Amino acid sequence: MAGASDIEALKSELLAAVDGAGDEAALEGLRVEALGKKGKISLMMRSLGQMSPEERQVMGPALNGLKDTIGEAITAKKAAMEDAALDARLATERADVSLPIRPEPRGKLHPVTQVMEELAVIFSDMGFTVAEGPDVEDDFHNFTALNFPEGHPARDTHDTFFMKPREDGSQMVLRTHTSPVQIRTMMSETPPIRIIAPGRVYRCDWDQTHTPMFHQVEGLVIDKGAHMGHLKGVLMDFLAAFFETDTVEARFRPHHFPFTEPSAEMDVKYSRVGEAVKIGEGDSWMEILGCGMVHPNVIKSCGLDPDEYQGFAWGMGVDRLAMLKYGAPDLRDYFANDTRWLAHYGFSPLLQANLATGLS
Ligand code: 2NL
Repeated sequence: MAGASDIEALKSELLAAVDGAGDEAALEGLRVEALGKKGKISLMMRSLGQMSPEERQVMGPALNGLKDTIGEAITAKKAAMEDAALDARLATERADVSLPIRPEPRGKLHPVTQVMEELAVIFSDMGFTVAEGPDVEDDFHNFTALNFPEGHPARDTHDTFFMKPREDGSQMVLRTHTSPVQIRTMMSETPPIRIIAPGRVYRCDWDQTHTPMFHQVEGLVIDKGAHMGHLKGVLMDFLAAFFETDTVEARFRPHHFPFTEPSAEMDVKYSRVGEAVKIGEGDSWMEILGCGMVHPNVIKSCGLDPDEYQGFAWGMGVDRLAMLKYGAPDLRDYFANDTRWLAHYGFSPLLQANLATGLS
């Protein structure tokens, strides 16, 4: 018959075994061996029935104590094993979040994308918003509303890409400028309006300096009392910010566009520095953009009263701006999808343009 000394011996034996268990399976084996239906402690408990009441009074609590002690030891050991397993896993999965990302980023922003970001930053700072519209336009938004009369030769100078005629005989076009975006804004919003409209435009023309798709940004201000002085101020400030210079010397030459009156081309002084140019100093003039006061017919076409509202607008080539600032000389390279060219002329997507730390 089991006595108190047997219980002590079994307790030491089982505690040592629990302590030495190598894994959770071994621990579960020990639990069955000690506390299972046919386990050592259960068997000893079964012998309580054959004991005298005095013996039972001592052995009963002792065996219950043994059962609790071993049960608790197994639970504690199991928790310790789980903690150790978690610690080991955390150690192997440790990540230093202060390290630069791996693999090293290799994608670059196209210079045209970079310039568009810079334009958005500069003009937002002046209170403009960025407007967008469809690439496929109708004749009204691309031509008629812009004061191109039906059948007027100016429509031909745009080398328009026409879509297949529709049932009703009308024909959509690939927009030849981003002006239709401004027409849409004037028709859907009430002045004052201050927007820039950057985007793709299309003309059927392909040689060393022309691609059938290129990028344009136009700007538009519509307000009571807007005048050429405001136009000049906006454009001078823009050129100084974009070319990161304090000295912009410019002249306005009279010109003609159907959609502005008066119209002008703006020239800036420049000098050559290798592939790029330095704007604001030098002794040659370069044409940089076209501009003017919005023609009263255009204001009328958009449902506004030209006696109440005036406006000015301008347009320029984004690809050309990128070329002037960043120097990639051949326009065709811009659309060749050559990753070596992009690796050289591209920009880090992690260094977004902003006025505080610099545009580029
Ligand atoms: C150029 C000239 C220009 C505009 C674009 C414009 C838009 C509206 C009304 C009036 Cl909705 N004008 N845009 C005005 C003057 C010039 O672009 O040589 N672009 C490359």
